Amino acid sequence: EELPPSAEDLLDSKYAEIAKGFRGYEDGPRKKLAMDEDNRPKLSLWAILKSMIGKDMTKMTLPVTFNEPTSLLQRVAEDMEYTDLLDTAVTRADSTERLLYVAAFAASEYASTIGRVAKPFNPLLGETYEYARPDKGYRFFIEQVSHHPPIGAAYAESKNWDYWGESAVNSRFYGKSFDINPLGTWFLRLRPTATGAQEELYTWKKVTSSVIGIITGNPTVDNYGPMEIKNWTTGEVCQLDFKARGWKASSAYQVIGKVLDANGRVRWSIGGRWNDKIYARLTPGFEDADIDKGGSNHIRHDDNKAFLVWQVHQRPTGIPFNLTPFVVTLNAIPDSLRPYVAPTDTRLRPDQRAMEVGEYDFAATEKLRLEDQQRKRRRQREAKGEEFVPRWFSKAKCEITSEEYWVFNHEYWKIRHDVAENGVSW
Ligand code: CLR
Repeated sequence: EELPPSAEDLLDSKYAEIAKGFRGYEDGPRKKLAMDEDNRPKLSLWAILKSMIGKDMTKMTLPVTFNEPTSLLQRVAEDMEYTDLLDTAVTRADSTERLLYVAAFAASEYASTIGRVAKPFNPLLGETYEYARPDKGYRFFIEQVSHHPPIGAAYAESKNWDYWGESAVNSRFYGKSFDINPLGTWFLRLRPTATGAQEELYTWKKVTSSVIGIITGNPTVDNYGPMEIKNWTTGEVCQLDFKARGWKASSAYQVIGKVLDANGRVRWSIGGRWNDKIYARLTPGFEDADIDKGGSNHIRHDDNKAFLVWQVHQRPTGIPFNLTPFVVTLNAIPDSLRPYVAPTDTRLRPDQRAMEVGEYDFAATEKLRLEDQQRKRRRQREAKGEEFVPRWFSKAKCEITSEEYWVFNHEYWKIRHDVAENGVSW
């Protein structure tokens, strides 16, 4: 009689499937941009924004020199910088400890917002973006599924986890600040490696991002508000509070919180600064009680000393547009990759490419041309009474959380594989 595949076999075949998407990424991540510094004209943000009070981002037309050479699709891919935390989470046998690392992952994306007071390119409807990291074992995909309001639907996968969600935001310029409220829920499926452990589903929502200091001429990005990371499989939650920068310098970048077990008892304290380091500490009383200390796979932080959960990556100064080294890798299109990406891929947008090499005038005219074409396509659809249908995602309801989300149909990577291996064209 044939044995059913073991958990390990399943992970191996999952990995083999994901690795098909690594074709084209053999050159490794890009280390620098073609340009050494951006010589954008320094314009006052307030001078240009003061006539736009009360407007949301979609109604604000800004000169292209207020852009950075990324798209909103790539800004979502920035969530992938610290996936190591998820790969650590799956190795932890204690579910509250896994939750700690997942929470640190949820908080880790904010470090790269510092110094980025610039507008990412607004993706065209149906624009896509793929990003794979053979060295980290994951691949990421996102499609712009709606233009008004702008929504990107994303799905990332590794043998240890799947991560998906949408980028819809409410935004408004209040004069004093420009606030961006993410609306969608983010989902994470974790496959713990401990024997007998079942798959887990986690969800959370992102906090508010805000550009402050506009009037005083010192614009800065702040991120603030509560975030609840929930493990639906165990009922455990992590509550984080991102402190608004406020008047006191001491509250800048601060995040504090706790991990609660299914009975609402505090098990871990977590905190630090989202621009630097996040620590956790076992809550007194939990040192010896419920926690099984046997074996290397078991809880390893079993005293009440604080330990480091996450640390920001080094950020050399002087990268154009204040990008981080991770962001520099996103828009690279080496010759090895060019033949395989879909024709709708962000990397092929001429306006964003021109921006990246400092050709701002060309970027501006190309941006207008592409947006004009997009309006024409919309009018054609309207004339025929048609509606845009996303190619790679559709809407469904999550049975566990009862929320609507965008389901990935998994066809993108299958077709890409046929393009790469079997001479099929997109
Ligand atoms: C936050 C996380 C969401 C996706 C998302 C959408 C809009 C992004 C926002 C994120 C971060 C902040 C952001 C914003 C669009 C504009 C804003 C990049 C990534 C910048 C800081 C505003 C610049 C100010 C202009 C007026 C120059 O899942």
